[in-house]
Amino acid sequence: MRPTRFRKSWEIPASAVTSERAYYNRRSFLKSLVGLGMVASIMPITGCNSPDSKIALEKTLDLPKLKFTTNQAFTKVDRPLTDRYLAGSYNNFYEFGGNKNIWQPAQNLPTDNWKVEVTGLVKYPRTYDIDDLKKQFPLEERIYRFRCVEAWSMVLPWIGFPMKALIGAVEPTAKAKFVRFTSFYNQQITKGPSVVFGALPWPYTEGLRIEEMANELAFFALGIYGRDLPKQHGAPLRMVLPWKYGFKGGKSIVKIEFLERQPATFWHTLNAREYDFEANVNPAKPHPRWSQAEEKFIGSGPDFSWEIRETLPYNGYGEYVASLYI
Ligand SMILES: Nc1nc2c(c(=O)[nH]1)N[C@H]1C(S)=C(S)[C@@H](COP(=O)(O)O)O[C@H]1N2
Ligand SMILES: [Mo]
Repeated sequence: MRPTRFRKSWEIPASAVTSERAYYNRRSFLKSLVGLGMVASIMPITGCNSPDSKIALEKTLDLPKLKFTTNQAFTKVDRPLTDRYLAGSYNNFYEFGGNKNIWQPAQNLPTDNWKVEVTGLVKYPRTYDIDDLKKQFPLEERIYRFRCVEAWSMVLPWIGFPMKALIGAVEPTAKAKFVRFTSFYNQQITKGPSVVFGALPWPYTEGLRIEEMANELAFFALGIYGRDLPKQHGAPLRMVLPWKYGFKGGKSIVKIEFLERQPATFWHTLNAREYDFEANVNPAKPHPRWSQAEEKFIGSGPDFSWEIRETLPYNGYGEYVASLYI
C-alpha cells in the first residue's frame, strides 16, 4: 500500500522544522521579488549556521583529492559556481530525512568496500569496486548546471566519467533498451524520519533509455569540488544528468541493470502525474503544483541569497540532447 499523498520536504508545515520555516519565509518574501529582477539578500540558506557546525560540515567535505583532467567542453556555464558549503548542506537524500538538512545523518552511509553490480542484458556483467572504476575510467571534471524539480538550481563541478564508457565496457546486448539504477538502502542504517518510511517504494531507483545513458552528457560522479564525493552528495558513486530534473540522478548507486522494458522508478511509482519517467527540464511544462518557467538560482548573492532566472529548455543542454526526443 502506498500513502494517498506523500508530503515532500517543501510541504512540511513551517511549524515542524526550523530550517523549513526559514525556507518558507524566504519563499513568500521571494514571491514579492519575482519579476523585479531583484536579488533577495536574506538569511543564509545553508543548514549550517553556527561556527561549530561549519567546522563539522567542513570535516564531511574535506576528503581526499582526486586526480583528473578538465573536460574543455564543460569548463563553465552562464552563471557562477555554487559555494561548496552551500552545495554540501542543502541536499535531497530522502533515505536520511525529509528535509534539506541531512548532511549529518548522511554520514552514517557505510561507503567502505563499496560494490557496484553491473548486470542484466550485457555481454560482460561485472561487479566493480570504486578503485576498479577509478583505474578503468579516466576521471574528468565537468561543470554542469543542476536543476531540481522543486525549482531551485545550482552550478556544480562534478568529477567522474561518462556513462557511455561503462556501456563500452560491459557491452549491452541488442535486447537492452532501458537501464535501472538502484541506490543503497538499509532502513536500519539510513534512519530517516518516519515520514519517509513505510509505504515508499524503497530502494530509490531511477531509469533511463539506453540512448539517454549513451549521450555525451550522462555522467557518473565519484567526486565534486576536486575531491571524493561527500556522503550527502551520494558517495561513492552517483548519477548526473544535467538536462533532467535532479531526482533522475540517483545517489549512492549499488546496482546497474540493462533491461528490455522500462523499469518502475521511485518517484514515478509514487506519483506518476508529478514525476514523469523522462523528466527533462522544460520551462513550458508546469509541475501540477507549480510553474517551471523560472528557478531560484541559489547561493548567487551575498549570504547565500538567490536570484530568479528563467528556466532553460533541457536546462540549457538542448544542443546535446534535443535529438533524443524527436
Ligand atoms: N538515493 C537518492 N538519490 C537522490 C535523491 C534521494 O532522495 N535519494 N534525491 C534526488 C534529488 S530530488 C535531487 S535534487 C538530487 C540532489 O543532489 P545533491 O543533494 O547532491 O545536490 O539528488 C537526487 N538523488
Ligand atoms: Mo530534486
